[in-house]
Formats: sequence, C-alpha cells, structure tokens
Amino acid sequence: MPRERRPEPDEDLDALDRNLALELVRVTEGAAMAASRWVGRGDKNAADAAAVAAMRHFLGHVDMDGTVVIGEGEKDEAPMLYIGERVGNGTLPEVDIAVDPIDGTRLTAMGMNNAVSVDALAERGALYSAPPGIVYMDKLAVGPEAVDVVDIRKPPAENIAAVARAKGMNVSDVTVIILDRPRHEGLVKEVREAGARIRFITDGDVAGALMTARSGTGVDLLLGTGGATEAVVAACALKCIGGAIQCRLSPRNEEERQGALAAGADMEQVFHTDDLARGNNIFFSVTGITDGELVKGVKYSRNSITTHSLVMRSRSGTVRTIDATHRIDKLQRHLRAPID
Ligand code: FBP
Repeated sequence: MPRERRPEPDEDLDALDRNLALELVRVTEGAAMAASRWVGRGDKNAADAAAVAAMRHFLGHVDMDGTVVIGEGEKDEAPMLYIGERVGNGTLPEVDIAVDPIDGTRLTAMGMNNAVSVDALAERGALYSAPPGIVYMDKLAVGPEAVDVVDIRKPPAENIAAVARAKGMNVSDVTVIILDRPRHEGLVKEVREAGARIRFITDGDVAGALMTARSGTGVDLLLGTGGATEAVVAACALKCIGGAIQCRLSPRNEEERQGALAAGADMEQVFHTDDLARGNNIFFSVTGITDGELVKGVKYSRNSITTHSLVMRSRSGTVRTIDATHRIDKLQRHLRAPID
C-alpha cells in the first residue's frame, strides 16, 4: 500500500470534512453480507471470520490512513483488524477506526434478531481505549430528550423518573433495554420496582444503545454492564444522532481492578459521550445482518442481495438511511460464498 506522503495537519482536517460516512457504509454492507451467509448455521466463529475478512477488504479501499483502535483484539490474538493495524489505502486523512464486524455473533449464528455490523471513524486520538484487561463497562444510554437529566451514579429509579419527565411519559410507559445476564438480576429488580417496563436482549448492546435515540423503537433507556469496546462504538453513534452514553469501568474481579488502578484508572470516573468519542468529526455506519428495530437484515432474492444501513456524521448530524441492492453476479466471490 502506498504510504509515502504524510499529511499536513490542516490538510488532514480538510480531508476529514469530506463525507467519509458514505465510504464507511460500503464497509459495513460488505461485512453484513459476508456474515449473513452464516445466519442460523450455528457457527459464530465462522460468521465472525467472514465478517472480519470482508470488512478488512473493504476498508482497504477507503481513502484514508487509518489505524484500528478498537478491533478484534491484540495483534497476537487476532490475525486481522487487530488493534494498531493500519487500514485504508494510505492516503489522507489520518484517522482512528473502531470496528465491530458483528455485534451479536451468537445472534447471527442462531439466526436471531438484532445482529449488526458497525464501524466508526474519528480524528486520530479521539477514541477512548479502556485500560488493559478491562472488558466491561457499566452503561446508561438515552436519546436526545434525556441527555441532560440522567446520571449513572444515581439509582435506576431516579434515572427512569427523569427520563419519563423529560419525554413527557408516565414511568410505567418507559421501556428500559437490558442485556439478559445473571449479573443484571439486581438491576432488573430495581427497574421493576421503579415501575418501568423491560425489553431484554440476549446480545447486541450497540444496537440497544442506538435504539434509545431512534424514534419508533419504543426504547427509552439502556442500563447495565456490557463490552467496553461496544461502549465506545455506541458513543460514536450517539454523538452523531444526538443521544448520550455514560459509563464506568466495571472490572470482573480484583485482579482486573488492581490492573486498571496500576494503569492509572479512576474506578469512580464517569465517562461521558465526549470522553469516549472526542471532537466533532465522528462518522458511524451500521448495517443489519438480521432483522431488528434499528435496521432490517440482509435479504436475498434470486439475483440480488439487499442491505439496510444507517450512516451518520457528528458534524452535520445527518443520518442517512441507505437501502442498497447488490447484484449477486457482480459481487466478489468471498461475499457470495457459500451461495456458489
Ligand atoms: P459479540 O458479538 O462480540 O459476541 O458481542 C455481543 C455482546 O452482546 C455485546 O453487544 C455486549 O456489549 C457484550 O456482548 C456483552 O458481553 P457478555 O456476552 O460477556 O455479557
């Protein structure tokens, strides 16, 4: 890949003003189509591998000098899209990339709703990386109306009441989306005692966070503990769409806690959307793999494949819905397999 010319800082910013969001959607479309070949086949590793390979392939065509800052893991454990991998065609601008080729690998393998492919792009240094070893964060996400009224340090009942007031709803009509996990037993009890409704999801809290900010999903608030990388990806999306996420590091055990403290982490710190995704030059794309409230999944007909995506950009706040029809005979072989 050509990498001879280094960008000047001003040039870099100018280049970012171009709407890279539209290029990013090709990347998530490709990953979603590749993943969709594995829907319901019970093999989440194969689904993930297909999505990763397709995403990397399409990222290689984007005009950028990108570095993966949120990806498939450290270099020694992930052959592709590992943290620190350079992606893009090596031209302007210099950017950081967050990728989640499949959020919901199990959903994909089991043919269940709400699996998506996502990527996000930001100026270099703009995206947060959790301390080494920290896998989870406690999360609270809301849509635009409730951005200024919630506080993750407060009990769920107070946040639910605040969301209800901000949205002009009764508490009993507020719907909280929560990952269905044993660790959320106490949270679920508190939400029920507060009088709100719960929408459980088995996986996919990036889509869950986004649903709080999309009208028509019926979801008002996301609470609970999920992946730290998914928190940053969700922050990118919410920054574009107008909602907010608040998070705290959530070590699984004393060893993780001590490791984070040794790395200088403050376990009480509340990370707001702007801490996770800094600046106002964020681009985000999501394409459905299976059907969901956010986006529909990949659909097949005799000669074509249809994908459904949302692409957005923080600077303009524009959210584009892109439904694309891809001709099977024109698709590259690895996206058709195992159709062939
Ligand atoms: P994967 O697709 O990488 O498996 O992630 C799915 C997911 O549900 C995320 O959306 C969520 O943040 C995380 O897993 C929760 O982790 P866990 O399954 O360990 O509770």
